[in-house]
Amino acid sequence: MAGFKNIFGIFMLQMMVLALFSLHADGQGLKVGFYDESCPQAEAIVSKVMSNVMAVAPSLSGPLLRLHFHDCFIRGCDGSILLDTPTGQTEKFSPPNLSLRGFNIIDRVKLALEMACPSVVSCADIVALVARDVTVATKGPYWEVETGRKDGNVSLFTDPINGLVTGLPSFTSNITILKQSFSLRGLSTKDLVVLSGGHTIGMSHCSSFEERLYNFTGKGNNDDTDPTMDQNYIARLKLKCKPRDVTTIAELDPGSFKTFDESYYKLVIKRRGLLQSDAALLNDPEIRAYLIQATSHGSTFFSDFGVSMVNMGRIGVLTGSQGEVRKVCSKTN
Ligand SMILES: *[C@@H]1O[C@H](CO)[C@@H](O)[C@H](O)[C@H]1NC(C)=O
Ligand SMILES: *[C@@H]1O[C@H](CO)[C@@H](O)[C@H](O)[C@H]1NC(C)=O
Ligand SMILES: *[C@@H]1O[C@H](CO)[C@@H](O)[C@H](O)[C@H]1NC(C)=O
Ligand SMILES: CC(=O)N[C@H]1CO[C@H](CO)[C@@H](O)[C@@H]1O
Repeated sequence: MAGFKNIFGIFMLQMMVLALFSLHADGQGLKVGFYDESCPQAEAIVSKVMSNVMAVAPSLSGPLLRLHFHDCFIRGCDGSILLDTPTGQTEKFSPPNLSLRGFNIIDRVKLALEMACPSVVSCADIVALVARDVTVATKGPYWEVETGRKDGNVSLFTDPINGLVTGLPSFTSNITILKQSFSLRGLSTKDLVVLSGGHTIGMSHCSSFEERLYNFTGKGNNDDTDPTMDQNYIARLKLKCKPRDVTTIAELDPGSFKTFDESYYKLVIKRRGLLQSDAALLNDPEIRAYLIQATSHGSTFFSDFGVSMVNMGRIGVLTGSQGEVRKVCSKTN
């Protein structure tokens, strides 16, 4: 009996190690141009659809960039964020998804690809390619996207909210938690600050930073503001966001939220980061040094962003005989 327990113990340990490794960003089996032979027009089809979409709905750029992040951080980049079935209570319906929109755009791209090359291009790869194309559409950098991901068949409502480090990084997380969250997935502190730069485009709901304006310590009086935030900025935000406002949204990078650039970092330095997780970037010396570099002449932010997006795109991927290529992105085959 004791022997059996021991073996079971070792088995459990191996399972745990496996679970951690499976989230890691080794990207085994991915490569640039994976579809060069099986569907040579794949990337051009994605770009064509996306340039049409961006021409009429540019505000989807932020949400579509974030979609890749939400996908990769939970269960790896396996398209699990797109699933409605089999459970009906999937990641997509979990509270941290508030900022996500554009699922219908992924469906539109998928439809175009299915017409050209049925059952060849995975939904996880579409999400990765779309993230690059919306970045380019907002005047950001271009990078070569590695492809070859397969789609998973598991998506759980509880995953994104299952722990500060194992779940999706929260907009209230401090720097310690943010670094642990990235490190668990094989990403560095540099990846953290570089990918946070994605907040140069997009919006946030007032409810995501309301406490910083009205109720930071829980006293709930009008002066209960976050002392680490620029007071003039707080005054401006209070005009826009009233307490318990669940509909209004505010720019993460006011003044240039439609353009992918370095201005988000300038705001963070000026203590005008909108979310607590933006402000938290100031609490780490390595990150502070990057903020200064990224806002100076000769900034490497654009090329760094491509590198970090590739790193992120390698988290916990399914490749080769693992997983499947979904025919419809919201459903397993
Ligand atoms: C960061 O947040 C975690 C979880 O809320 C907390 O345990 C920890 O003390 C915080 N660290 C700092 C430095 O504030
Ligand atoms: C302020 O925050 C506290 C603790 O989080 C909460 O109990 C209280 O209801 C909040 N007050 C207001 C006015 O939102
Ligand atoms: C999920 O995928 C795995 C491996 O790709 C497969 O073995 C399993 O049967 C699938 N489960 C469902 C419910 O489709
Ligand atoms: C787009 C989407 O699925 N949004 C969901 C996010 O989560 C909330 C709360 O769980 C749902 O009500 C939304 O439908």
